Amino acid sequence: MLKLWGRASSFNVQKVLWTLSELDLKYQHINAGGDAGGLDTREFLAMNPHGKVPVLADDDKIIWESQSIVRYLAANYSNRSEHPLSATDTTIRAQQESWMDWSLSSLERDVLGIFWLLVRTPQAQQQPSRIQAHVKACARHYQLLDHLLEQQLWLACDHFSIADIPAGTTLFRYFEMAIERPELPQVQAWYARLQERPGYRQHVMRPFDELRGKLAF
Ligand SMILES: N[C@@H](CCC(=O)N[C@@H](CS)C(=O)NCC(=O)O)C(=O)O
Repeated sequence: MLKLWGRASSFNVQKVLWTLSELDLKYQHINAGGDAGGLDTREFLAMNPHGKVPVLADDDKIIWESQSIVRYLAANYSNRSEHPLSATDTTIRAQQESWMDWSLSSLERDVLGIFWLLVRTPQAQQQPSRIQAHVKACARHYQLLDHLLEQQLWLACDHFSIADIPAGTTLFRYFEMAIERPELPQVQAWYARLQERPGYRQHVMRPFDELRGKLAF
């Protein structure tokens, strides 16, 4: 039995919810974090000593860190599909994971940087110059992706894979926030392809008004 802890409004939980949907897996979803709390209990900290969501339990196996969970699910549960979410060939898988790691270390830092400074921070405390620095960095990241997507439909290999999940999850927030964006025709087309996937629409395209002005979690 799979169990997932984490509030559905969390960017990192959304990556996992989307992956579970892609793999058509049944799971129990336990709301945790944010207003639901529960991350500082002894039981929760025994699962994830960092007290953060998402956390996945697969029977007695516990995994934390969203991208480790995405990798775990894809590696263990992809075998039924024609195009597995993660490749068994170690070189191709490393290429898929490169995009995941780039998203975590570079793209998400800037998209979520804007999100925290513009959406999470109450208006009276906002610092436009800090927001602008992330907006400029995002323009560079997405222009790089736009260039790549002139040659291919997906970030790695010729089909949707784990490579598309973290970076794809950023698109809803990036395109929904009131910020300046460059022309990104190929990224827009990739975003439209992702929107054809039910798990993306259900879990990632979730309005974030409940998070406005909230810096507490
Ligand atoms: N790098 C971690 C980040 C985990 C994290 O910061 N989770 C946030 C939600 S996105 C959290 O637990 N915040 C406390 C809360 O929601 O109460 C991951 O990818 O899983």
